[in-house]
Amino acid sequence: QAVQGKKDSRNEEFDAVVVGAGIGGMRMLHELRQLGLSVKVIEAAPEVGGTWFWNRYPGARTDSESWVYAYSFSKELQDEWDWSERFATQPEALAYLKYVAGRFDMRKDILFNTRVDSAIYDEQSNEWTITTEQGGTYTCKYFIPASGLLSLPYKPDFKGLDNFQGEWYVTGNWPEEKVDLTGKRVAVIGTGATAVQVIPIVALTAEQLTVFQRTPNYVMPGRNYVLTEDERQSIRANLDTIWAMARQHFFGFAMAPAGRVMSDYPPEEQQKILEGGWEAGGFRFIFETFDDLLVNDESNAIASEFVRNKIRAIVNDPATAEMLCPKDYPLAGKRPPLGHFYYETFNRDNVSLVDVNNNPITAISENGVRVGNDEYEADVIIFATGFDAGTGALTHMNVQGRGGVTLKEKWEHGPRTHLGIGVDAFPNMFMISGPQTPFANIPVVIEGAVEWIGQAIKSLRDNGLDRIEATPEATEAWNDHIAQIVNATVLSKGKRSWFFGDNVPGKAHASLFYFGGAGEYRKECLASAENNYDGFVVD
Ligand code: N01
Repeated sequence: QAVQGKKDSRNEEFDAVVVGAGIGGMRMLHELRQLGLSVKVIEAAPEVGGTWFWNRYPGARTDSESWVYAYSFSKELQDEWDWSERFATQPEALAYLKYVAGRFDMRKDILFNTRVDSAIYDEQSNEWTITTEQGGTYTCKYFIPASGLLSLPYKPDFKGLDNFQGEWYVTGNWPEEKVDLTGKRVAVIGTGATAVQVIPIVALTAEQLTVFQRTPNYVMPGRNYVLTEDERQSIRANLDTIWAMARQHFFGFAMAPAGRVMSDYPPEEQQKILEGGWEAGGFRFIFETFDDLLVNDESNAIASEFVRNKIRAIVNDPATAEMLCPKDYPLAGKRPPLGHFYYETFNRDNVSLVDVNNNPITAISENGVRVGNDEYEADVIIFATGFDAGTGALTHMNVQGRGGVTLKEKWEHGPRTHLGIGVDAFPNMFMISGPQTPFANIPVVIEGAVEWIGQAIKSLRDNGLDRIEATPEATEAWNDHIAQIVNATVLSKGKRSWFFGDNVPGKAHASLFYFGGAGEYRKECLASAENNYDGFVVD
């Protein structure tokens, strides 16, 4: 994304520089201010919000229930804010983050329209020097990238796009101005979580919508609803319990384990329980039906078949239904999207599905999308083709640690971190929602990391210490631990999953996440802190 920022010739010094004013960077700013540190947050966008600033594509909304897709650190904030729906829309999620920025007077410490170019550690001074594309230089002791897990959009390099006569958009960098698709022939490339949100909304106004699908997904019905005042009051009254549950939950949701496994029930009963989860909507199908769906192949196969049967029951045209059924990988082998009338959309006369798995997109022509010898005409192409996730935003900055080693070099074969927070040879660098942290409801993961980082910095200062750095041994052990966990789950059995970098050609195959659960992860982080920051050199 091009940044329109003014030239900047400042040369300033802070205790900490944070990259990104999304959920993570904003929360870190607040924490460090509470500790009395001077902080500058550098943000490429003209406003706070991060993901929720850039992903303003039609249909964008949270896949986590709104009351846990929020900060928990301020009781007052939680009392003041009213969510209007079960799953907040992008404008509402952004409005919330803007409200938080105003409420805690954050903007005065955020440098907007400015993109970090490099962050270089100097061993002599034990300082980081951050330079921006706009020409500014900022030195600091603590360098804290909060640059986002899914913030660098990935768009395949289809030949011919320059000659396309129509308009084209990338969902992760959607324009602020309204894009009017009324009466247009629209092509959507991709069927991941983003496309699954875009497709039903675009179908309402486009004259014709053609969806290009490479891999079908297991789409859970969202079953969104408007929250009543009674529901909001009840959520407010139970917030302590809700947050306690979310912090313990594997994926950071306020849900309790089902307390049962599939094999304990006869087939008829299994179907009934799965039906209950399907009706409850959201990720409750995965987390409140049976506790072994992600670790037991047979249980997973029953749930996967249940979803395929739902698709067959919803979609009228049998050939389209079969195309929409994932058959060669298990449920949760790719991150399941939440749909809001997704499968139903394929019953509309103006919507068609093209399989580009066996017959890939070969080019973009002047008039549309070319698949083999066929051309699908379009006035507008929407690329919902995902992100260079986990590492992309970090390796695209020139981040240099001790001895000039860059993160990009260090992670050539996949990310290596300790606890997903620290990297050996990168002292006093703390990552927020960096690679090898849990894949879970992001605000819960972020708040855990921010509190841990705040405590680590406080501990250094209280003890007159200057440096914290992950050890290579702890890094290797964390990496092995991550691989061991993920290999025991169905998550490793997906197809072209971005969880492993497999969606970006040439990217190393490695788990970008710790899949031991958000609750367990928190315990591992606290254990390190309580053990004098075990796994880190502190001096
Ligand atoms: O990206 P994706 P996304 N030819 O990588 C296809 C989060 N999120 O932006 O699967 C044809 O999942 C690709 O096909 P395939 C969420 O965690 C959250 O949708 O590689 N197709 C796939 O269908 C999510 O998981 C929320 O075979 C090509 C699609 O593009 C993550 O972001 C909302 C292609 C990319 O899907 C990423 O989701 C939305 C090609 N050459 C997203 N290249 C909320 O919680 C790629 N594709 C609100």
